[in-house]
Amino acid sequence: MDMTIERLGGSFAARVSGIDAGNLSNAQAAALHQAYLDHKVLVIEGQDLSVAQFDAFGQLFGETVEHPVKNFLHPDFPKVMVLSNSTRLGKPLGVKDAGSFWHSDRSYMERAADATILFSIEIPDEGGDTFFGDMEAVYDALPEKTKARIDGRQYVSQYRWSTNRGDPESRWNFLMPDELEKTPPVVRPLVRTHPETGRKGLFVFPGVSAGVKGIVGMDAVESADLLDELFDHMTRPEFHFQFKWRDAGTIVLWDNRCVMHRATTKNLPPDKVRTLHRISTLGGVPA
Ligand SMILES: O=C(O)CCC(=O)C(=O)O
Ligand SMILES: [Fe+2]
Repeated sequence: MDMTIERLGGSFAARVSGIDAGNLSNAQAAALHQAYLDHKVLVIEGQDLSVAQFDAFGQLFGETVEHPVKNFLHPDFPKVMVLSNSTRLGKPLGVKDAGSFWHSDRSYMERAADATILFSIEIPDEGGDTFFGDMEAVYDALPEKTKARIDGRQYVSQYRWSTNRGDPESRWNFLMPDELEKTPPVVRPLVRTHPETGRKGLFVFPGVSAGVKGIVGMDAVESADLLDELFDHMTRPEFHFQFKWRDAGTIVLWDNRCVMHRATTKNLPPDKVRTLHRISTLGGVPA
């Protein structure tokens, strides 16, 4: 069967059919990489992969990297992290909620993530959808005046920094001492140029993981006003694609250089069991 690609969202996201992700030819791997650049989010259903095969599939999209939060890495494949709301003998089996807020993976690390790849192990009959936002469409639709204000500007980000130190998801309550140490502030461009396609996208995110402290060279009020304007704009549904997981055996992967995403697992009821495996690949310093 030939590989086919079908657009799922308005400006981005596609379903890829007709491939076995555990057994790709070189030509199929190259076509898949091109589809990832063209469509930014890919859905590949009906896959039967061992953890070893999933680990190998991840390596098609770059150098795989361990998550900075270490407690739920797969024991045999540490680049594979387990996301799950299920428990065994009262102990969680995985990260219960990997981010029910808009973010881009590792945007707060010196070297951000390129791809993130999820593989479903168990999916509930409802709940746990994943949302995506096309940050190039977001950028393109900004008023010219705003584009002129943000092109070439930078902001400061620190993992889970928040104006509310009491937030249980903020760095002071969420991170272990060594994780605190490994996440110093970083300087990021508001507008990122994709290193492979040359396209421009907005690269700032409202979620707590991005921990945006402020825009460089602006006073606090001006910076907060501009960030509010950008966050209001990017959270408009016209830029989004909602993915509903249907079954085990589905791969969903996206390009963090030009896509933001959010989980909806924060309030998933315990009887709606959802378990996924997850891999990210190491990207460069955003510019
Ligand atoms: O669980 C999800 O739907 C997405 C989680 C997430 O943000 C991630 O894996 O990076
Ligand atoms: Fe994420």
